Amino acid sequence: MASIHIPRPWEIPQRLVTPESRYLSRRRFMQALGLASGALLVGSCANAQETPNKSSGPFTLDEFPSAPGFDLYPAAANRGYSVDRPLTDERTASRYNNFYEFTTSKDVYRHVRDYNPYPWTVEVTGMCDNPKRWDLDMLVREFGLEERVYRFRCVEAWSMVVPWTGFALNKLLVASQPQSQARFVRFVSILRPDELPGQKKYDYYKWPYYEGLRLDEAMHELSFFTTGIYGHPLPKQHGAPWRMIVPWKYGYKGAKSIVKIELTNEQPHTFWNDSQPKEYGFYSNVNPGRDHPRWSQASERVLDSGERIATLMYNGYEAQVAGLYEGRDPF
Ligand SMILES: Nc1nc2c(c(=O)[nH]1)N[C@H]1C(S)=C(S)[C@@H](COP(=O)(O)O)O[C@H]1N2
Ligand SMILES: [Mo]
Repeated sequence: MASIHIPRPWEIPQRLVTPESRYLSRRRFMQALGLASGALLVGSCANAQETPNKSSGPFTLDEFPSAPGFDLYPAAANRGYSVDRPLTDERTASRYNNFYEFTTSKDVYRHVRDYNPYPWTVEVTGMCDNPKRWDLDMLVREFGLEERVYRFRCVEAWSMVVPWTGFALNKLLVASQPQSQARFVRFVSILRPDELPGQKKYDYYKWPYYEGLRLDEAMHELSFFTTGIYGHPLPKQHGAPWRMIVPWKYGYKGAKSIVKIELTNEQPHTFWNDSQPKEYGFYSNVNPGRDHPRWSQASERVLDSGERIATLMYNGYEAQVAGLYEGRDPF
């Protein structure tokens, strides 16, 4: 007797199942747009139609069902932003983090249990004609998502190469209509001592974390409003539900878990500059020729391989950003 086995839903391998929440939200989204289901959403970027990079574990997309914009993942890769070095293994990148709100050790992933990053709002305020408190889910639908592979260089002289998902911050800034006197952008991270144990434990730091960019730096096409990594929403240790990535600067310029963006005419104070001004400047552009007072910045340790490679001026983005500084490299 021929035995034809029709698998029950619970027998289908997890990776083949489209989660109902994802299917429903995509369909609702299509309906909201008045599009037939299956219609292609064409991104604004000419290159943004390519296969995203695959997760190398330990996370799968299905683990983030209530993340803002969940059904937009994995977003098409924009091959205009790629790097001639191998991607860092996701396992490594997600277990070696800096996120002092949880711990000053690198095993942040062991300390994030009580943090609940959904739902989330982002307030855009200050010197702009269209100030607004955005729901993050609506915000990512407004501006769309794409994947970009960037070099990442921490001031501690380690580095990685990862595929981030997000959109150019300038889209949000343009929509906010900065006023003519606005010259800087200030970012403020989340303050929740009950969920972020480091905010109680390290009371000598000035919480919440805060950072800033000059407005022209923030408007630069490379400055990335980042909601995901490796084709899925950001895990908590990477700064869920969104963080900034500014690839030509040291990693600390990319604040995690941001709740407020403020347009201002004064250079913002920054967390690391306030706590150790001789070691960390406002600009913090990657510069192999300017050593940290306690170590060399001429080379960096690559996360997976442990290999030491030469650090590049502006972290390899000199051609794109040197013009912002007219040949000088402000500290
Ligand atoms: N809110 C907040 N943002 C932060 C930090 C932090 O401690 N708190 N650490 C910074 C530093 S020093 C680095 S190198 C990067 C690390 O990002 P990653 O853990 O996703 O690699 O986050 C930056 N953003
Ligand atoms: Mo860092």
